[in-house]
Amino acid sequence: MKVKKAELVTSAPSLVQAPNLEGMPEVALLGRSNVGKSSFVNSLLNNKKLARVSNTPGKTRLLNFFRVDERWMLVDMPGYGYAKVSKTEQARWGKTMSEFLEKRENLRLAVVLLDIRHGPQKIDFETLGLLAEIGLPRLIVLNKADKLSRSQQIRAVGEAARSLEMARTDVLAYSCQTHAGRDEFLRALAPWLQAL
Ligand SMILES: Nc1nc2c(ncn2[C@@H]2O[C@H](COP(=O)(O)OP(=O)(O)OP(=O)(O)O)[C@@H](O)[C@H]2O)c(=O)[nH]1
Ligand SMILES: [Mg+2]
Repeated sequence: MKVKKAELVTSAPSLVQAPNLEGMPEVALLGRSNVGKSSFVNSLLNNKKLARVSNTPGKTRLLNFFRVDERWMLVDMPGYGYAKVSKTEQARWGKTMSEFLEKRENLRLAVVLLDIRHGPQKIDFETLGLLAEIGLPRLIVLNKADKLSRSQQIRAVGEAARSLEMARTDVLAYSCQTHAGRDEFLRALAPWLQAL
């Protein structure tokens, strides 16, 4: 699969303001703040300026909808688990996120990003549990793979698959810096983007 054209359609605070997709399959990006979701949008869609990236966690505040090749949508979401965000705000975001994941009709797949150096944290297990409950298929991206050697990457993939009780083929190492893992990820993604 190739990506030729990508554009930001709209940004929305929650499900009710989300755009009408008219049958386009949609993929949501989830993960802790600062794990690299917005960087992943730019790397995957081959455009450095599509999504806003920051060294400071909590950069993405809205659901950002990117239309790809007039065929599917990628949704960059605010990160979870950022300690400096108040408990009230974290709870509000948790509700918004779960409502979106539960009710968004065209949603085919959730891509959960983890930092390859840390593996899944408690809050990631909670998110993955919610996805399992909803019955939404999941792919795991172990991002920032450039921080580890190739052999450490392979070990991290195996360990994450084991602790999450997922198939090894559903856990992929990725680097938004070098774009390593991009072709493999696009191959894993393709089956989820069949027309509705
Ligand atoms: N070394 C390295 N740094 C990365 C990679 N991906 C992202 N980063 C860095 O991680 C930081 C956070 O990136 P973002 O893409 O803004 O993270 P985010 O998950 O969208 O964060 P929120 O919007 O706050 O949830 C930035 O400084 C990025 O440059 C990667 O693959 N390798
Ligand atoms: Mg972001």
